Amino acid sequence: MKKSALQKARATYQPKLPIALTGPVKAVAGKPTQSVANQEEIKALFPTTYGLPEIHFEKNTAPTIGKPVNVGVILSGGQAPGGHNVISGLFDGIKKIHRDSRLFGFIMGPGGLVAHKYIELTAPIIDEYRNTGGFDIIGSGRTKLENKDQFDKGLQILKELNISAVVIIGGDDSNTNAAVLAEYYKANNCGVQVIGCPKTIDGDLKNDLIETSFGFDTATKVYSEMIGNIERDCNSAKKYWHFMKLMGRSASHIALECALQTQPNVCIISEEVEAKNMTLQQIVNQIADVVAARAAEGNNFGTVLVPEGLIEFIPAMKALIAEINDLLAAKADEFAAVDKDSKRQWVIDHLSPEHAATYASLPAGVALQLSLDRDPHGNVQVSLIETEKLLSEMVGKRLDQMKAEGAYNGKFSPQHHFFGYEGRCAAPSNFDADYCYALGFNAACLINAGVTGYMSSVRNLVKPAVQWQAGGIPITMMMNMERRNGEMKPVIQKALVRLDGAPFEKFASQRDDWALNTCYVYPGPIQYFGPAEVCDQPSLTLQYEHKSK
Ligand code: FBP
Repeated sequence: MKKSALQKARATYQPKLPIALTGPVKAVAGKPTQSVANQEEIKALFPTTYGLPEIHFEKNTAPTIGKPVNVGVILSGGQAPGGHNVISGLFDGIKKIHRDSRLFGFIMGPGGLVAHKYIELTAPIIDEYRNTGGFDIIGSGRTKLENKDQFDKGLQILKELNISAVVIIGGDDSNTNAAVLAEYYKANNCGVQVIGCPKTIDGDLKNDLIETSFGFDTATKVYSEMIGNIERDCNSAKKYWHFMKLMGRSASHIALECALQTQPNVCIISEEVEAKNMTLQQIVNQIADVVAARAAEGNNFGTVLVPEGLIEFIPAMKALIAEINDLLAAKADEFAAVDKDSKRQWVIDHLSPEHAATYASLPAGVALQLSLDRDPHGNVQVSLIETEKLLSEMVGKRLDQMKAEGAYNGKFSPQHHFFGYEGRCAAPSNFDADYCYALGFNAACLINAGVTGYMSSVRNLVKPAVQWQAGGIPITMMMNMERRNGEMKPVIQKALVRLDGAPFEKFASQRDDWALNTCYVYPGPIQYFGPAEVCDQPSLTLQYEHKSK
């Protein structure tokens, strides 16, 4: 396969490891743990994997000789930069345990385990993918592993290949599945360990012990480069308002990080919208007020960042979506049989009057999207909803009103962008290349320690990689009970933007200045070679969070 000059240069990059993982490793167990909420329910659902202790790794002065181990690996959910380095770290880690260890990759996500589709990942294959973006080494998928048949089908192939550990690289839903699978295999003495790795560009799989999910750093740097480029174009032509939707289907971490990096005129944070119980019209009015204030200074241009998941955080919309979710879960077959043109009316006819009115008031395209295409975890596919267009259309109407009232006298020409898929397969930044490699290598150490139901954890991430701390966190510790597809289920609690957190506070303290004045910052493209302050800075979110500790 033809390679670019950068690919060739990056292929030789040796990711850094925390010092504890550079030689023989010893696992040290901490105190027993509790789930973040609903302790009794979670304990009852995970009788053999609940309450396990945290683990951290130290250098081992009395190493033992390891045995060969066969390991399976699965990439699950949306792509995130660095996935290939998790796999190469895992490969190098199990080879370090014993050179006869073998790694098998299940094809196209968890579905590959159930359908017995796999390849053996040998050294030449791994070498092709070191430090590259994408998940194409084995592909990814969103199949939900949730029932006994799937677990048993998976076990057949694991036994056939003599695999005694599976590593699932995924987001909150996939790691929830990892915990369920770990419990099932342990409770039934199947002899298969299950380890999770925290992946998602959305940055919403984090807590005190998992500081960030991988991919967030690179994806936000890619989006910030593009936002900066647009800001510069916008400030040159001075004639457009750019509405940019950013991926992140629930939490607004991506939008917030990009705002901190680029200082746009407006950035909506969904969690604030929800906390302030705002309506869609209030959000629109807020943007229109900024447009009018800038126009009064002769600036008929600007930039607005919109988080992808906004719709679901507007309280009236959230209640509407929850009712649609329950309705579709209960009447899936009936809904599927309705023809496309009649689906909107079918939904209106089956909703409570209050929600039917909100639903009917939405533009047809948005309304239809809310009722179509749930992913296998029951999530609305917010990346398909054109919130940036919805907002700019409504802002335009509001400005017309303001003009009629004499409160606005300017020009409003909107442009629309959606930055999502552009960032998910970028070549990992130095931070993600190192972090991912360490997560994978660390997963091998967890396997060697004989544990199951743990997530690979690498911490102290604002320090140089050698000072990072490695270990494992019981996945049940991150769980609570939430309503999914109309039923209460144990799931990993999503980390939303905290309005009392340092990154949001920093943003909130500066946004009025950014709104009126033009304070754009142009981060430029990710750099891999050069001074550390240009190449190795972790995200601002991570830096502000650490400073506040
Ligand atoms: P994960 O949570 O699986 O990491 O995926 C996140 C994400 O990139 C969201 O930001 C986005 O809404 C979604 O995936 C898009 O999914 P798809 O790739 O299926 O279109």
